[in-house]
Amino acid sequence: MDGDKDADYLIVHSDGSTEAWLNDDVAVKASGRWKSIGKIATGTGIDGTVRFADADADGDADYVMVGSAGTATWWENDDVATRKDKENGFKKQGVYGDHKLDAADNARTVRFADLDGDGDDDYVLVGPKGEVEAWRNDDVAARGTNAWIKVGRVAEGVSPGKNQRVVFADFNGDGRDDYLVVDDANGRVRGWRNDGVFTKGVTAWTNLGVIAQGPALAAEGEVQFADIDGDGADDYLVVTSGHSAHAWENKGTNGPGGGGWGTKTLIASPKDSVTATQTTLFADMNCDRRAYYVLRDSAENNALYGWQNLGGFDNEWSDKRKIAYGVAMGFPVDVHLADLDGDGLDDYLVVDPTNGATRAWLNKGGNHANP
Ligand SMILES: [Ca+2]
Ligand SMILES: [Ca+2]
Ligand SMILES: [Ca+2]
Ligand SMILES: [Ca+2]
Repeated sequence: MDGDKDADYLIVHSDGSTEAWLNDDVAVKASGRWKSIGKIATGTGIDGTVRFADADADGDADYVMVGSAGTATWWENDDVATRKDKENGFKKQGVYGDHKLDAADNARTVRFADLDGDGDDDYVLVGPKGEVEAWRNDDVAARGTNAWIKVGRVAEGVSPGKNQRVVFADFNGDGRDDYLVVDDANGRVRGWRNDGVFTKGVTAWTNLGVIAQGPALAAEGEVQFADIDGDGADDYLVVTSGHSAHAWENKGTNGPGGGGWGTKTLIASPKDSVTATQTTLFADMNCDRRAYYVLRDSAENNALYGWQNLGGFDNEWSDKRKIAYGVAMGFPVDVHLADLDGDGLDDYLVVDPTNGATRAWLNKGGNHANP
């Protein structure tokens, strides 16, 4: 309730009204106690189930009413724990999502991308229309969750179609991640260049149109973007179901007289079989700007295995190394490799997909154990 990251005690009555006791260090101090703050919500008159979840990712729990028809209506937690008129501490925001209609259409997903080009990854929420809310990373690794500075709406969204998804990658190599929409049916990508959206707002996207037509291979795999040769511009990859990866080098496609995309190159093909619980991703684990080939294993607490990229597009990789042991969260999580402290090494981030809460382990050179 108060955003101090411990769980408070709530009694929710059948009419949705709620009383709360704040957790005042109950588990960690002998003097800890439950502090009653009385009634914090009067009930909504909506027939449904009350949930508390951090709907806007600002660290405190918001009041969410999931109606019997599947519609979720939410009230923002407006300092309910500290204000005098606690019964007014939840501000009605309207419909959050209608999960019975189409969960995928309403889901908001957490991404990490460097939208201001200062080297660290910022916190990005992508909504169902591709709209983007962002929080600037103002040294979160050192200062904690207070160092996410809310920027607000930075993209209105382009209403991606059913098979399309929003991806952030640096297409033109200027350090700022750009807004790309990938069509999973054919690998076609549309791009909007980030010309400084944190300072100039939603109009600072320049529409580049179709930036990749999509190769035939894209239908058999997943399109990803990663910098394979370390020149700062993200390259176009297709990872097939067998976990081999083909790449097309980004040769300054966007600049005047740019070189377009390079020819199709097989850059990785696993010698061992890959299990169904493993997924392939690319991230810079050692600060040489070239992306590692990384296997994440969800059956092994999301442990990571990595191969260092020794030769850009030449399909030369180090031996297999265990680069993260994984963490047992006890619930399904999303794992992101992103640079939280801006030191050039991608860090290990675990996101609770239900509320966007994120835990991070900084990459201090990584475990490089033999598997
Ligand atoms: Ca940044
Ligand atoms: Ca860029
Ligand atoms: Ca590159
Ligand atoms: Ca880092």
